Amino acid sequence: MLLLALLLFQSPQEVYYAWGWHGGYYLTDEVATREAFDRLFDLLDALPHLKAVLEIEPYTLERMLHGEKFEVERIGRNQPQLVGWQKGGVGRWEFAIGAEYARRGKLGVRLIFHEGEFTHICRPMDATMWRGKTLIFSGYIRSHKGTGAHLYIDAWDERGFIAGSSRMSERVAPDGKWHFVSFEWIVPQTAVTIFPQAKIAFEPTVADFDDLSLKVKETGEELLTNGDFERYEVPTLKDMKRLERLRKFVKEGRVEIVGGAYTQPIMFTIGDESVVRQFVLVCKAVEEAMVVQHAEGFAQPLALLPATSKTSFEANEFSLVKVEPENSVAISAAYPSRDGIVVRLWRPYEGVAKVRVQINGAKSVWLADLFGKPQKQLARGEAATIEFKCGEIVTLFATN
Ligand SMILES: [Ca+2]
Repeated sequence: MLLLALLLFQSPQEVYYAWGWHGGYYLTDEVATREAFDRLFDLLDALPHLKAVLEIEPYTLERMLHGEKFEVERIGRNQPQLVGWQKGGVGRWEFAIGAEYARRGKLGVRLIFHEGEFTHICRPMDATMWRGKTLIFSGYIRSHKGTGAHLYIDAWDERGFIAGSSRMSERVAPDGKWHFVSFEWIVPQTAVTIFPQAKIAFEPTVADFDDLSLKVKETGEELLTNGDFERYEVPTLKDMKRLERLRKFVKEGRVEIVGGAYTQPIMFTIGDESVVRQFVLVCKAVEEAMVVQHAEGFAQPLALLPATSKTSFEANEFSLVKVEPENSVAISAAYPSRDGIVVRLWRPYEGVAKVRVQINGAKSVWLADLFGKPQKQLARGEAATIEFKCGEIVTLFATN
């Protein structure tokens, strides 16, 4: 999803063009995509005079509606995940959630660190609101083996890790008892994201964690959600919650979804036939996901093949083609081939239409195959009448 947040103020003079975020399921996982959606939707809720135009790829919309379809999409989505927390590490490590690791409630977290640099669970958070504030990071740790378990926090700016920003709690002794650890930490003035973590490093360690808290010292406000590890979910690409929110904005006319295809025809690597067929599918995908009657649009330039020298037609082949009724079909391609030109037409609209196609200067018009090879003569002279169904794509060859 190339999420171009083109935010339109109510006055048509005030257009704020914001480069948003290049992601969606094509590039990022569902966690990052959801966060981007939430931020945008919250912004739209907070500022009701704003409108947004988004380019969303159809793949993202389809998966939000239907969930995983292919086996490869299920990899990594078969285990329960803690809501809001990411798990990871460098080296050999294990992660589990369960009742036997809990201090309170139904669930706690176990981390096992065998070898390498570290393992952790991490909760990245926007830091901009908390710059300069003193935070209190605390939690309970129970170690069964090794003294590597601790709480850790650091901050990143736009470029990466802020040197000197890291701080860690004391390390917990392996006595099989719950220990409360706590420390104060000041959010750096340049921080963009902070990373509170339950972490193991230094030596092989088996430890349980529960009831983590990150509070603003001054106000007592709790910043961590799911610090008690009680909420988990089996990850899925399906996301009806955000799809419903998106539908609401579309219905209200506050979000417009434009274009988007399954591929990016950069440098014209994708043929025009493919692009046109993608748009037929894209319109259906958008209509189904958004529950709208009629979607249409172009996002990517359609490939114009380079003109060859052996043609007597004018250089701009598109200008030679006229259709009646106007806009009953889209002209998706017009390019020279052999001793004529190939014209591709597509009807992305509902219903059937009888279309008169006129190709100026043509001596005859032929129905052609995908590659423009003539199959059947439709007309002598420069005009042919063709019946188009919704979604139909027709390739013609005109001789000169
Ligand atoms: Ca718990």
